[in-house]
Amino acid sequence: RDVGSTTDAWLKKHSIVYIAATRHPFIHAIRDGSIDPNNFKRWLGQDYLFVRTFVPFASSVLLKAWKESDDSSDMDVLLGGIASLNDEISWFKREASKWGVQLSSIVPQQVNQNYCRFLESLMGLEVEYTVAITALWAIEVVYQQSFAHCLEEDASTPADLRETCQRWGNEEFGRYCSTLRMIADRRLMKATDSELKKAEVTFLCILEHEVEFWNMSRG
Ligand code: HMH
Repeated sequence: RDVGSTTDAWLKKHSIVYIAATRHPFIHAIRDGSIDPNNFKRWLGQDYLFVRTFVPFASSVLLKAWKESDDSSDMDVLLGGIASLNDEISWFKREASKWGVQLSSIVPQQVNQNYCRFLESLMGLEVEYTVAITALWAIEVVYQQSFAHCLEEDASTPADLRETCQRWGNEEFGRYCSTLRMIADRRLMKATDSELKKAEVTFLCILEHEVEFWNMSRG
């Protein structure tokens, strides 16, 4: 397997679901300014709960990198990602109070619970680092691509949503996602057929959960 990268092949093979996840009507509505504030608030509250499960997931990937990685710099990359999640949690709290969303009373919706349960299954010690890092990349790149789309020159994203889009659409986060992708590709190149298959299925599951998550936010 030395022709192009694995993630490149997957993005082409699964382009329909990838586009569904990164160009969702919810994102289009932010980009053209037609978003219903209630939908945005619903997304904000649910995503806060999601991120609270995403933190232990990201930590589990760090643990796997420490145990299994052939490159010690992976750990530094992952630690940087976890450090910015600390910031992200604080941002959610500020943003929620700005929109009058009471985080302590948010009940996780079924779609969110399903996604979080899937993340939990990936935290297991039996899940290989290669599979876990692929999942982490997929989760991050969907938000990066979605929100960067809302910041393009011809976008009409409302001023009060720009900061949200900046959070995941900024260049630094873009570089972080590219680094995660390079790590994933490096690992996938050396993976067994069985690991490779598991990683591809996991990648697809993430994309499907992301589409469902946007659907839920639309109410
Ligand atoms: C549902 N997917 C979801 N929430 C997020 N915050 C991210 C991805 C990116 O971190």
